[in-house]
Amino acid sequence: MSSFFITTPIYYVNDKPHIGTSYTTIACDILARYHKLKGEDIFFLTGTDEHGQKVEKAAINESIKTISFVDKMSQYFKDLIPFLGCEINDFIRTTEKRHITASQHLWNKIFENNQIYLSNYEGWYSVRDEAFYTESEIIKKNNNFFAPSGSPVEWVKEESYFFKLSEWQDRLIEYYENNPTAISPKSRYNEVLSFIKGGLKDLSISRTTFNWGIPVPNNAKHVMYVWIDALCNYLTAIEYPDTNSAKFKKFWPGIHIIGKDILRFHAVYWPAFLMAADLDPPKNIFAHGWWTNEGQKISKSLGNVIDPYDIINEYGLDQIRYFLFREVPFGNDGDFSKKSISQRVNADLSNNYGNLIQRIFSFVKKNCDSVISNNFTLNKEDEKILNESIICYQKYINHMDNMNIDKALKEVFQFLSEINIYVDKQEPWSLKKTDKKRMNVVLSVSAELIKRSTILLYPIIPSSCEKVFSIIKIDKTNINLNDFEKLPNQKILINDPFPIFPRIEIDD
Ligand code: ME8
Repeated sequence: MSSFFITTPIYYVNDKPHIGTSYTTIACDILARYHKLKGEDIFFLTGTDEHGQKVEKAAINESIKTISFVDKMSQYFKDLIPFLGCEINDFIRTTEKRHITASQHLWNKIFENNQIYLSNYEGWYSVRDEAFYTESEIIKKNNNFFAPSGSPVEWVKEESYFFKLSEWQDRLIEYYENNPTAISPKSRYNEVLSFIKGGLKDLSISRTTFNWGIPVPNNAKHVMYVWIDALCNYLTAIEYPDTNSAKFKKFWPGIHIIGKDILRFHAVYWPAFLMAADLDPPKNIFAHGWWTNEGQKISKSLGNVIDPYDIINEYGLDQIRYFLFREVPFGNDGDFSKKSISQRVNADLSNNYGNLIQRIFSFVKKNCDSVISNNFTLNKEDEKILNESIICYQKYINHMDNMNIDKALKEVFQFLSEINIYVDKQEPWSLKKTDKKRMNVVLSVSAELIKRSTILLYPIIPSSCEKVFSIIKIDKTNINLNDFEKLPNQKILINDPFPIFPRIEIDD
């Protein structure tokens, strides 16, 4: 059985989860569910990043012991997962013992390979980004200094261990030139490659001016730089340092889904750390775009942070999942606006998909004693539309395999429009009076097409699809994308249909 290991970034616990972090988690859930439907063995990992100065400062601001603070904040992220409709396999916290063991082992391995040395760091550091910046990257405004991300920076001077990143420049270039699909989308691949070609400097990987972190082995004066600790989570969860464990062998290397803000850490530092520890780099890194809210950057200070609980309670879980992945090509930036959500939901979910379900199954209930005969004595029109479902399926698979979730959804919704046109043309309501046998064939084909579309939509809007499956009595545990073309050979006594996607009233 082939395996699929997918990870979200582990989120900082300095603040509560918001729509941005929820977006990445849902993206991973969609891809994990899709690969599960293909019959693959899935490992979907998320968790929280709990060390470093930023988190420590947030705890100090609340006057709580740091460990109590991170316990509380991490729980918010954990509790949110089922609310987002996500099914994970593991939730990792960087303060767990298993992770401390794994991180120290990784450090030792890189150290033994002579890739770490002790020196002094003097330069710019941004606590908000938990990142070091070179002089040339710094922007000066009114005598204050900022990183290119807009975060304030401070000058730090301390003893520090360094990773010999400069020695990995050629190896990284060679690796990416030989693996052009290792970073997606292509524009991000190009960005990383040109950054590496621009020259890599050794990286400071320990701090001494605070102690909320994992102690460096054999020198407890230092704590590890939060990013080396954080990135290691992907290994900890699959039982590193036991590289002979069944889990590690099955799942490494994995696929990391991240936002574009943390591409450099994942696509430059992480593969170099891994290679320096004699491990394979990740299979793929996908950096998605950035959401704004009604055209504005989402930030606490602007007071426009979108709470996932509020927005899902207002519009519905699958409505939001659908909107996030249909509205904007996965990889591009997107704008979150209430008007666009309403328009999307009404046009696609209510009018197209929902209406088709409602009219077919209500008709079956009213006119056929709730029985779909599953008579497939097909004419040319039926064959044509069934054939189109297979073309839609093939395009969908191609898009989902390449993580083009928006394109996959577009195909399915175009096909749903085709099904609606087929039903309008076949007029089962007229056939009721003239040719009941033919009417039953049209209803059988329509129900089968609804089933097929629903299977394709299942990874994206699972709870609504389960409602459709419950009407046509499909056991969700038996669904496999490989059986897509199989026609049912028995009658179905359906359950009563009910509206699945109510229309949203739009205020002018
Ligand atoms: O960076 N639009 O954690 P973090 C889209 N702990 N995605 C967004 C977003 C937005 N407006 N805001 C946040 C960290 N995200 C580190 C990661 S991994 C080893 C360590 C998402 O809490 C996006 O995935 O700052 C981004 O990369 C991530 O949240 C940053 O989360």
